[in-house]
Amino acid sequence: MAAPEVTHLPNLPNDVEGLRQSIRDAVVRVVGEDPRQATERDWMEALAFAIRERMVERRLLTRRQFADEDVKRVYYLSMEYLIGRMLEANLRNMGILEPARQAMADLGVNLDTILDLEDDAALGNGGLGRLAACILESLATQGYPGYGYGIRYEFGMFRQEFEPYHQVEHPDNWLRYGNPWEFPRSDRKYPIHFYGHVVEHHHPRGETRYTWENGEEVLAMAYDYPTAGYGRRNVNNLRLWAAKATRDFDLRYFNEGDYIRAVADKAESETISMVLYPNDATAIGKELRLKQEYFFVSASLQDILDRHLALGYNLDALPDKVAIQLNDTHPAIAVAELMRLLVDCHELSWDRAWDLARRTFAYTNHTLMPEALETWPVELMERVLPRHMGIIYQINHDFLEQVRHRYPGDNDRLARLSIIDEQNGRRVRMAHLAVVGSHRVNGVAALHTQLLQETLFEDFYNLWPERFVNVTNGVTPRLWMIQANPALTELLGQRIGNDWQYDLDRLRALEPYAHDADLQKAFLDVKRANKVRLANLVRERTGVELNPDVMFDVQIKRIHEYKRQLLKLLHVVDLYRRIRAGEDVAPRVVLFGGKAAPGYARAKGIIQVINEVADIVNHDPAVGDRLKCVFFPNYEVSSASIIIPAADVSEQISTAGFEASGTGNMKLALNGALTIGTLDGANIEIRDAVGEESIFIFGMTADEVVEHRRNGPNPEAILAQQPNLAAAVEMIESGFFTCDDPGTHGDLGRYLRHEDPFFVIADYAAYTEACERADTLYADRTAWAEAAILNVARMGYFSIDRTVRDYANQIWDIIPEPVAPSRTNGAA
Ligand code: GLS
Repeated sequence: MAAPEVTHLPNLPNDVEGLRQSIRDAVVRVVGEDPRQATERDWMEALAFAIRERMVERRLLTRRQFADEDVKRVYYLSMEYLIGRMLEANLRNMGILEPARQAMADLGVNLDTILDLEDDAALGNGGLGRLAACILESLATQGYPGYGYGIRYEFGMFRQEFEPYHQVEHPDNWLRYGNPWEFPRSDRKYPIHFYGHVVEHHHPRGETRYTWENGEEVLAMAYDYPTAGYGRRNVNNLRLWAAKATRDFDLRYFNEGDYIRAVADKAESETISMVLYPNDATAIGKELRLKQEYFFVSASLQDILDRHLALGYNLDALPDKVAIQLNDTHPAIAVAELMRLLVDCHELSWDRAWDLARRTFAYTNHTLMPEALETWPVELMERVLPRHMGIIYQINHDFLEQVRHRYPGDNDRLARLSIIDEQNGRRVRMAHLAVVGSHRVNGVAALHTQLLQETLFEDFYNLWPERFVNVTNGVTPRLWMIQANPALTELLGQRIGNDWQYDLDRLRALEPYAHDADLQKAFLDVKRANKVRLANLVRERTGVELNPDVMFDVQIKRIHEYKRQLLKLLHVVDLYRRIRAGEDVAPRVVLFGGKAAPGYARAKGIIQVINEVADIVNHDPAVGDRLKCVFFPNYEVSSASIIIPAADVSEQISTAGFEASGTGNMKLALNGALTIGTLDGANIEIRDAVGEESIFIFGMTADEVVEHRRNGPNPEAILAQQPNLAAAVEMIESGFFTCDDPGTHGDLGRYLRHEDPFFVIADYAAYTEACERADTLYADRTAWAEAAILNVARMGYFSIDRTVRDYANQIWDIIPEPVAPSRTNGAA
């Protein structure tokens, strides 16, 4: 007998009473604890389960509506999602934060305490991964049919500790208590193939076909994370893949009595999704990394094609119904994998498949740094993914034919454009594969896109100018204002209402009040309260006392030479020396935060020297409150949301031409910090938005940096002319800050004096001059408040919602599909 059709979706109440009931039930039914004995963690879990039930309802509604409306979907393929904590974000976006707070209070539990128990989901390194998380949130908020795909790493970004000065990495076991947000989908598993060899099958009439035989197989299993939109019913999905062995035991070994070997093989195939590579803006040429990339790409494409066919579309409709965005080159192997699936598995002709693939893919480049450009040795690719190597050869052959046709006899150009780099031991250039296989390529800030066209992709730009577009990054105001800065959110609400939460351009309404004395006072009070909140956290984490009445000068980002934490540190040392010499300097707290890639010795050295300087400065009684220096340990999304609202000054001081965009610069300015910055990445657009007088720009431009490099930098000559700077460098290299081992920083001194590859020395004078401009303005509280308010009012452009609309209109060709309110399925 056929089962009756089940169409009803539950409709759980979102009021205090309904929530309280669900939470109490979940403690018993899901957590398995007596409410009388439940711990805070038990309550946290119960609350999370109560929310996720509600999220999944809306997820299913959303899915039904998308299917009914025949929508085009975008799939965002990213190796990284730096999500942070999910409980508060989900409560807020579901519109039940306040009822849940009350329901918890009724149950005798303080919601804020519970929120603090959650570990960050840190499945990313820095800006690139955080951008991906912001994009997913915005897709749902704006009602776009958009899905994320990635890897469910067992261990995310490492936890950073200082022992006592240098960085030590500890594993981030974020799943140790399980994870209430995920839905394991054991029915959604795809086989992923590695190694083996390719067999050609010649057909008398028609094309040669290929099969990929032998080798090894692992399964990719789906874990779904619903992603709720703010102020809407839409709930999208982030699908993360975990590697599972195809069999628990390899029976061959098992039957031979080698039980241990049988189990070890299982463990080995599951290492694919074990750990995130903790490198930012650098490529890692490790076989396991290539396997991770292919693993998640193959699973995602199989899943996308399955869904496409299950919805009743044919493969020719792929570009009309599906857009796939490649987040950097990490998923670029997708170009070859889609060709394999279409040609080998679905038996499409090569030309038809290529046309579909190219119209479906688009690629975002996130960096110009040569060391970040992924290339794989042909030999490695041939061994791990033999069929893909063949496909890449074919793609390259067809592509170079086109180039030859267009530029006959230009062999240098052919070599420059080729997907295979023949110069450096034959390597596959993944960026070239991505450009050739995409209909759009975008940079992430205006300057970055321009530099892409002029340098890295110059030849491609000449070939296909229409393929290149700019999409300037943005940040989600839900996390980076409403959640991180409730006090400013409330103040904004009182002054200009809450429309800006959905349309950040509306912050402009604040502009006419920028010199209103009452608003200025209220604004400065909010800032001070946020500084007190940060000072408490800093005391708890580091023992250092901060005075909330002095300037908080903040540099938070990955540790990298090009980001120039050393420039800020030299300034600290300079100020310290001058304070000791009896000079009067404007007081400030300097706060650093950020992680160094574990194998990046120079970056780790920078952390160490900052910690050493901080230790001496903070304990010198001659200094007092005039200077404090803190390295905030284990900087992550959740601590960023305490630090950012408390910053007065935002340090965005990368060597011009190196920071593709930056997004911390946007978060800080949105929260009313004034930027000290170079003309790099999105700083340029921020300057254009906030106005010259509300930002402190300094230093060489990207063109000047190139010029300076060409002329041969000469840091020693500059040092000879700048006694303050020379004294600061000397103080570091003399071992002043390293009492135990005075020789430690000789190398750093040599580096600055003789190499200075990122022009710290060359830009120092301009930098300190910019800091002094900031000091002068800061001393005038009225003028400062006005400039800070103007920063907030003029940051609307940097909303991730604008970024996502730009992608939707210029690249994906998708439209929003807000889920309609329905009487049967609850109020918003
Ligand atoms: C990065 C860039 O370095 C940042 O400037 C940029 O803001 C971010 C997002 O586009 O991408 N590229 C990268 O590899 N890591 C990044 O954070």
